[in-house]
Amino acid sequence: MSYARNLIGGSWEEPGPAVIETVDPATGEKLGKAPKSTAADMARAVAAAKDALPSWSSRPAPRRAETILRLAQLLEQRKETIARIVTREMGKVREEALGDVQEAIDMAYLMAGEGRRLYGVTTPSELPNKLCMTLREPVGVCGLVTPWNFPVAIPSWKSLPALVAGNTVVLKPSEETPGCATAFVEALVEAGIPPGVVNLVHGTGEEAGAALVAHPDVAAVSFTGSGETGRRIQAIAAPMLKRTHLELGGKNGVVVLDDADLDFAVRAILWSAYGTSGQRCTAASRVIAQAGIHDKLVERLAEGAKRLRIGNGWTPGVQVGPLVRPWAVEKVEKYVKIGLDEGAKLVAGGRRPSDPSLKGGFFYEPTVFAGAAPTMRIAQEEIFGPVTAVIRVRDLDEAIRVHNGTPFGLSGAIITRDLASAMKAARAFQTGIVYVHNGTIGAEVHLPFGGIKGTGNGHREAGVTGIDFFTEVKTVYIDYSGALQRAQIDR
Ligand code: UN1
Repeated sequence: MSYARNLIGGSWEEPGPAVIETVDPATGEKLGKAPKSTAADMARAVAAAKDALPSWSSRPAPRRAETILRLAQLLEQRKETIARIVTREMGKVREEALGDVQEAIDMAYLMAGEGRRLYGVTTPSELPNKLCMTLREPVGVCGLVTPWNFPVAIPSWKSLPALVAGNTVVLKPSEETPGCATAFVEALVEAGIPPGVVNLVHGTGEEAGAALVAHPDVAAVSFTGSGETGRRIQAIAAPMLKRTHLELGGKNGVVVLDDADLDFAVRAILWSAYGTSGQRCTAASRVIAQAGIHDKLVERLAEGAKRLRIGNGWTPGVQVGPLVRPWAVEKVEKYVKIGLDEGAKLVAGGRRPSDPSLKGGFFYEPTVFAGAAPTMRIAQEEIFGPVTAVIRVRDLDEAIRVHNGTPFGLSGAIITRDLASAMKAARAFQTGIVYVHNGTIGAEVHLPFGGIKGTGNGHREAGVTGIDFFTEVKTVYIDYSGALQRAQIDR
């Protein structure tokens, strides 16, 4: 039996002749095969999801939520096993792989509870003997296209709110992490999700993903990934007036003011720049340091980055795992060269590690650039690797201007002891998420996640707000006066 299979209409399907092969990024060794599905496979999955819609959506939400509660319990039991697959497929270190599964468990508990809420509003009418309220209806078949960097958490962020709200789904996970998605969907099946309600179709974005987005029976598409793909999805969906949720990365900055606790700032930045080897939409790829603390901070960051232990993510004590694939390392190398050509100063990293025991893996040293100008490409473009660029600023106002001066707007952070400066930044940052006295990562599932500007198209996922994307709001007026009451006229 293959470790990655499609699930269509309740049946597991082994890969056919066309497959995608996965590799362990820590060693470069082959892991296994996943189906390289076609548009026809996708059409079968969408048809199954469409067939399953009437009975799933008419099941009361508290009953739908019972399945999600069982999923939470199963994921808890399997946390370590699934985390092992996460590290194998995409390289993140053990602690973070466990965190990835924990994020799905958290989301499952949150959505299990949401089954008994799914609140609308009730509000007075302008007329007597009349009641006004809103109800939530499912949108229909939802297409979910998910990335490899949170290969269990993000499928849960998208599928569980969709399911509790009564939708059926087709999940097209990243081709780098098909085993993680399979393990997640296996748990959903064992939790009792009925056939066709959740379908899993592996494959490439160009073939399987594009077929899902373009399918006329798919009412909504939720996507996390690159800006380029997000824009293509939006363009395909627009003429069909299809609802899209896009989560497209960031260029997140940590502002460090002169009065900050230096030791703390260094720890927070190292964690948010090099956690997951910088492969998070929320990674701190810019440090915006006030002049008085700047030199000490650069020195300490460079020291700290050099001390981080690189290696196989499952080895105890390793802090920085490999990048996902050779193309990811090449992209980082390209940006390091761009940074040097632009005149930034490399103070740590900037190369693949020389340690022979890491040969074969897709490793890159944690890298710090100093002397970056806000307009440099390394300070503007998403690198999605272990690279951060330090920019010197005079004061808080300049820090805020620099912070906001990129095309993205996902996460921003400020480290200071001064409450007024922190509050000013929290209000002024053009981001969907702000951290005070922390780095740029660490979102919790019960709060909205998402960004503004080039990061997305205005929706939020996770939290109770995440339900909004997956529901149509229906306004219901109940007039029990027995008379014809005309709004705006009969006053
Ligand atoms: C992402 O990088 O796409 O806040 C998600 C965080 C994680 C989620 C990141 N909880 O960094």
